[in-house]
Amino acid sequence: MTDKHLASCSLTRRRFLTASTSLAAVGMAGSMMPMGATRAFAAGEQKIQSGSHWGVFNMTVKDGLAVKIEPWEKDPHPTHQLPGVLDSMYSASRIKYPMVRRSYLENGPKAERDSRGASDFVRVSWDKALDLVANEIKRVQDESGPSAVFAGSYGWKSPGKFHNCRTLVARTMNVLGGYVSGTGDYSTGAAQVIMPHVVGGLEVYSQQTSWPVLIDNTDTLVFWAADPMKTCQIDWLIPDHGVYDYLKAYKATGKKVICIDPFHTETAKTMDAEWLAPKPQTDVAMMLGIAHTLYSEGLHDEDFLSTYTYGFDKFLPYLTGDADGTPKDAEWASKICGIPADKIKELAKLFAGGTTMLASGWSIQRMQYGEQAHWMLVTLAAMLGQIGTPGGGFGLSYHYCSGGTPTANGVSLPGIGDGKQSSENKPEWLASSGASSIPVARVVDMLENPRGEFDFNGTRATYPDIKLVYWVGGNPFAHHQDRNRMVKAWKKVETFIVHEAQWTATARQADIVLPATTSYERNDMEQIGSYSNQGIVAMKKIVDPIGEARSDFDIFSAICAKLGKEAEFTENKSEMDWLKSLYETASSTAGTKGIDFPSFDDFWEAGSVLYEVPQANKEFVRFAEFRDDPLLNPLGTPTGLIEIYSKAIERMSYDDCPPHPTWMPARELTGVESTKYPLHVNASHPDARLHSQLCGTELRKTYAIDGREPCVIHPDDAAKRGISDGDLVRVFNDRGQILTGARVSDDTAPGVLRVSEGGWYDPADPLKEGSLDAYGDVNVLTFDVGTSKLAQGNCGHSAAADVEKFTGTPPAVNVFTAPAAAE
Ligand SMILES: Nc1nc2c(c(=O)[nH]1)N[C@H]1C(S)=C(S)[C@@H](COP(=O)(O)OP(=O)(O)OC[C@H]3O[C@@H](n4cnc5c(=O)[nH]c(N)nc54)[C@H](O)[C@@H]3O)O[C@H]1N2
Ligand SMILES: Nc1nc2c(c(=O)[nH]1)N[C@H]1C(S)=C(S)[C@@H](COP(=O)(O)OP(=O)(O)OC[C@H]3O[C@@H](n4cnc5c(=O)[nH]c(N)nc54)[C@H](O)[C@@H]3O)O[C@H]1N2
Ligand SMILES: [Mo]
Repeated sequence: MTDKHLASCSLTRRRFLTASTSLAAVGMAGSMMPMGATRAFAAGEQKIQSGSHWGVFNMTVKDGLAVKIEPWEKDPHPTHQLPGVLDSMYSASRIKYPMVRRSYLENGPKAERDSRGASDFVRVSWDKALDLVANEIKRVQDESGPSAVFAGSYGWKSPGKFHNCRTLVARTMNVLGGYVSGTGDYSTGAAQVIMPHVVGGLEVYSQQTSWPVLIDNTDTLVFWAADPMKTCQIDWLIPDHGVYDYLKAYKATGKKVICIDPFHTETAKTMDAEWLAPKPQTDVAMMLGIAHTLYSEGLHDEDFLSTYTYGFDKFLPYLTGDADGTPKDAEWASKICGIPADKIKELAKLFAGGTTMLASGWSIQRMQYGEQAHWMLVTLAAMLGQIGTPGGGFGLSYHYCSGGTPTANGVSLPGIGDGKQSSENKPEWLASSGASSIPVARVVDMLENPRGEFDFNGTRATYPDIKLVYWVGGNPFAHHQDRNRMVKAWKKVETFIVHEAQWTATARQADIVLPATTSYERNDMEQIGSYSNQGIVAMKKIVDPIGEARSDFDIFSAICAKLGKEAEFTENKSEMDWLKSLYETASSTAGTKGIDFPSFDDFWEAGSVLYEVPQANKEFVRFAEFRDDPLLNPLGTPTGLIEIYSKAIERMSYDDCPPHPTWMPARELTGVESTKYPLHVNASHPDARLHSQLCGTELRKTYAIDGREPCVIHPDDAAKRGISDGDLVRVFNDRGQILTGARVSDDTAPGVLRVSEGGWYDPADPLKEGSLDAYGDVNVLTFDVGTSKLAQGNCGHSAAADVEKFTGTPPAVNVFTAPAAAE
């Protein structure tokens, strides 16, 4: 696409927006097109079906421009975010050209690193940009070796089995000599490390007892820090949106639903749930209070505990207070969590008196000592004795990717590989130069402490000395905690290279920015439903690349070509060759499973293949086999049982992760003397974005207040500070300050501010440390420590701050338009 075309394209686009963007209308129109059809309408107009994190959709394309997006007719509950998908292709924050930071271009790596983030970019040709990148990878590899290259590149990228940009960066780095990676994720950093010690597997990404079983059997459904109405809008793959009809069906039964959350969630409202708002970061204490009541009233299931669990006897003295003189009874818990003791006792009786499903979200483990939350939840469920029964027990993924939507009998599509030979798992080159992979959220710690030591799940390792950071498919300057500390640490990096489609804060911090296509400018395919695996969908190219954008595959192919490794990277296959070969592999698996699989061409023409759901999967009960016979079907723990006490963790002797579930107050717990700031910051996931994705789009108008990220404040807290709904307010602590728009509402509990993660960081003066963030990136306020030495997960949900009415001249928001030279 030429520059001229692009100019006319943004004009047309703007006209389109004013003409027809009623978000609701665009999003919910509901097409009558036959599934998968690519059909010409009026001259020059066609409808193309594709897919995204937000769902399968039909896009109307007119004269080469995407003009209208409609949800797939088979989507049972399209997300209100869908219109943002269309807008993200053309928004003012789109990256169109290769850009290089001026002083880097003039003086090479390391030049004036203090000027990073100031948006002084120069447009260069693709050839120049690719030369710079290839030469720099070679320089760092030659001078310092693979341990100096960090390409962990964490992030939510886009779905698609072939254009999987994070696999592609790994593949490139493996072809070019090796690199340092990241282990784990930001979602379940603590839970996915502790759960294998407790139940023998990650658990957080497991299929749940199916929804039809809950609807038939559960008496009390507890959403503990879980808001599936909000978080199931999206999927790591393509969402099936299955949970919404099940929630409706569950509600229709009239059975009890409880939401335990400092925020009155959409789920609580939709389900007419009882809303209980414990003080944030105190759920472990509340669970202990319930557990103590169960024990003291003899409501716990001794048979279950003795047959299926290990170590209850070692945990018991802690629970009763025999070990430390403090009984963890309802009164004790109430003082910590703020839920009345009588209510805690009532919950114990209610849970024990019927079939209870404890469905937990993940925020409570994205906190300091977050390991304890899910360990205690499992312990509580074990005391109730219902794990493995229809409709009882616990679930750690009902709020994610429509967990509990029954799994279809299908095949998984393979993806392009990362090019790593299995023998390279622990490459020799790293033995002497630091860990080949670090816990993903310790990235800033790593940059600050080359050669420093860190603990992780029983091992002690050394941080490598990183010179080059390469990021593709993530937005670390949104997702990582303690932004000001991060900005400073990042200046130690000699070169920072980013591929992006959007001028995110991360792209703005880069030395070299390469414009990537969105999924909608290339061909790919993906599965529908991370858990349900309902089928596969063609993610068809909708328009030509915007500006000079190229797919990550093409960019990496060109870089590898410059270094003489193109064939290793591409295997001499084009986009369509790759899709066909991946499809053929799935097709042969389908054959062996007796699944009728169309030819690739038929699939591509039809746009999707959908699978049948076997009756048995509708009746799936998690842990049923273990319950049925724990000797024949042991868990993957050392004892084969649910471990309420872990000898493996005991051997690690960590002061911040004891060998049984334990209440430990986090360092910024509000209402205690040692905490300087009075309000808790609830940095939960946004309702109208996927993290930072779509923040640069028109969707922002549906939630921003005076152009800033909303900060929900309880009326009492607002009144005390003279804050009214709609005011600009400054939220601050010792780590930083953000400008936000006040939304005064009793949806949030007193003492709790809610600012969702993913707002684009926009420092008023990027060259000044601690400068006011003009838009509202909540991670300016959060702190950056590991959850504990065990998991080293992030603590994005642990921060205290204060808020005041903003009275000065508000700084302009600049982050949603391209830097001057890049327009
Ligand atoms: N305080 C706090 N912080 C949090 C959290 C919290 O609860 N509280 N949650 C954490 C969690 S769970 C997560 S998962 C992280 C999310 O953090 P991220 O996954 O980093 O967030 P995203 O906004 O999804 O960023 C993905 C980026 O990839 C880009 N992208 C998409 N497709 C492509 C592609 O094909 N090629 C290229 N080159 N780029 C592409 C998008 O434009 C976008 O900028 O945030 C974490 N941070
Ligand atoms: N719309 C949308 N959906 C998403 C995402 C998104 O960005 N946008 N991100 C996806 C990803 S990557 C992930 S990891 C999941 C995240 O899933 P979660 O981690 O479960 O999501 P959060 O919104 O961070 O938190 C869930 C709920 O916990 C509550 N909460 C916060 N602190 C506490 C506390 O101390 N105690 C209790 N009891 N509750 C608390 C919050 O108010 C919120 O309602 O969501 C996925 N779904
Ligand atoms: Mo996540």
